[in-house]
This record gives sequence, structure tokens and C-alpha cells, in this order.
Amino acid sequence: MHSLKGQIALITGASAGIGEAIAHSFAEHGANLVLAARRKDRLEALAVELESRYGIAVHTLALDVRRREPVEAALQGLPTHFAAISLLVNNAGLGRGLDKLQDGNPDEWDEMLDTNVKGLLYVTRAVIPGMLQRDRGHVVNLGSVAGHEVYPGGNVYCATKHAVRALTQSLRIDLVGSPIRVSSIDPGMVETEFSVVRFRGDQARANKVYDNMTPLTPADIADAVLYCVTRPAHMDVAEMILMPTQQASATVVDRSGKR
Ligand code: NDP
Ligand code: 8X3
Repeated sequence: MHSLKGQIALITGASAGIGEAIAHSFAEHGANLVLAARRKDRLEALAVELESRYGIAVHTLALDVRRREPVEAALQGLPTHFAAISLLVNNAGLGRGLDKLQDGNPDEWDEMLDTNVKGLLYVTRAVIPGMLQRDRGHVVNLGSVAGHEVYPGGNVYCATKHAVRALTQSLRIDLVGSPIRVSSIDPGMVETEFSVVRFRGDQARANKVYDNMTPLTPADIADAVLYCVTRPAHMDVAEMILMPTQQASATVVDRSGKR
């Protein structure tokens, strides 16, 4: 098993949901963490908790991944003992609405494309050269079942996750010959703040997404990420699709009751 002890992991979108669960899991296994998101207060509270519980070191970055120059500056300006990032988890992302494309809001399209695709590119571009220099690294992208299928109203969100899948595959080709590994974790429904964000704070509508079925938890996804990054150096988990047992595809969900 490839140990995480003493490695430095950058996790984007660590202030909630899946990113926060990955932070817990990496910290438990001895990694030091750079946690990035826009809500700095949440990151700071998480940093205090992880440092005291696991005795690791955490650096927080108040960062909007859509802003190229601040992303570059923040990652170039990391304190020396956090600079040698060997694990990058590109997790920051969001969906907005479920409108038909012909009724869609172009500002929301920009937000999804800028965060899920361009943000991932900016962060990855800033981190990979150091990994190559040090001959060590693993990039884990949060894709989605929406990168394999489309569903009604998913148009632009699904397009961003198809793009993430294409970028994961491309990056693996660009890095072949180096020891750097590239993995994609592609879940179906996971109960997080994702649906509350998608429906702009409409908690009742968000709850309906997980009505009468048992979704995955952020800890389930963190488990899969941990599996990927702890494989021996010769093994790269290219892609993992994780579904709730009650979800057979993006659109086929058993809602006969929680199991
Ligand atoms: P949450 O809404 O719970 O968390 C999203 C995280 O992304 C937050 O920490 C948020 O932090 C951060 N984020 C959003 N926009 C930005 C930005 N511009 N800059 C920096 N950070 C940002 O959702 P999930 O945990 O569910 O989502 C995590 C990833 O998993 C996403 O990429 C999502 O597409 C993917 N995914 C989710 C699934 C699900 O069913 N939940 C299924 C498949 C994939 P802050 O607001 O503080 O910036
Ligand atoms: C987020 C989950 O159901 O919108 O990727 O594909 S879903």
C-alpha cells in the first residue's frame, strides 16, 4: 500500500460535502492538507478540527477556482512546507438548475463551465509542473455519472462532466512516461449540498432528489478516493463509477423506499 503519511494533498471544494469527507479521510491517514474553497470560515473550522484530531498540518486557501490569476498566485505562493503537493483532488464543482437548454440561463452556464472545467484546468496547470519536477504525484478528478450519460435538464452540467472525463483521459496520455497517476471518481447521487446549490437554496426541492431511496454518502466517495491513492505505484485506477444500489443509471432510480 502507498502510504499517505507526510504527503501534501491539495483538495479543492473542501468546505463541504465530498471534499470535506476526503479531507477527513486523508488527514486520518497522515497527509498534510491544503484546503481550498471560497468559504474561508468553514475551511478554518475544519483545519482546527483536523489538526487537533489527527496531528497533521493544514493550510487553508480562500480561493475561487474560476479566477485564473488568483489561482496561479495562491499556488505559487504556498508556504514552503506546503508547496510540494503530491496529491491533487479536483473536487470543486456545482450544478445550476434543470432547465431545458432553450430556457436556460447563460450566466448559470458560465458558472458551471468556469468552475467545473476551467477551474479544474487552472488548478491542474498550476500543480502539475511541480509534480513533474519532483517525479511524484496523483491527480484525482471528481467526474460524475453525468460524464457518462445525460439526463433531462442536465445539458450544461452533463457537458461539463463529459469534459472532465475527456480531460482526465487526456491528462493521462500527456503524463505517460512519468510516475504521475490520474484517476476519475464518477459517482451517481450523493447527498451533499449539491442539490441545495443546484436549486439555489430550495431545501424542499433538494430533499426530493433523495426521496424514498438511499443515496451515497460523502464518506463513500472518500473511501473510493482513498483506495485510488493508496494503490502501489505501478497501479493507476483510471476510472471508478460509484452508484447507489437503488440507482441503475442517471435516470433509473428505485424509489420504493429507503434500503
Ligand atoms: P457541495 O455543494 O456539497 O460541495 C461543493 C464544493 O465545491 C464546496 O466546498 C464549494 O465551496 C466548492 N466550490 C464550488 N464552487 C467553487 C469555486 N468557484 N471555487 C472554489 N470552490 C468552489 O457538492 P458535492 O460535494 O456534492 O460536490 C463535489 C464534487 O462532486 C463536484 O464536482 C460535483 O460535481 C461532484 N459530484 C457530486 C455528486 C452528487 O450527487 N453530490 C455526484 C457526482 C459528482 P465554496 O462554496 O465554499 O466555494
Ligand atoms: C451530480 C449528480 O445526478 O446530477 O453529478 O448526475 S447528478
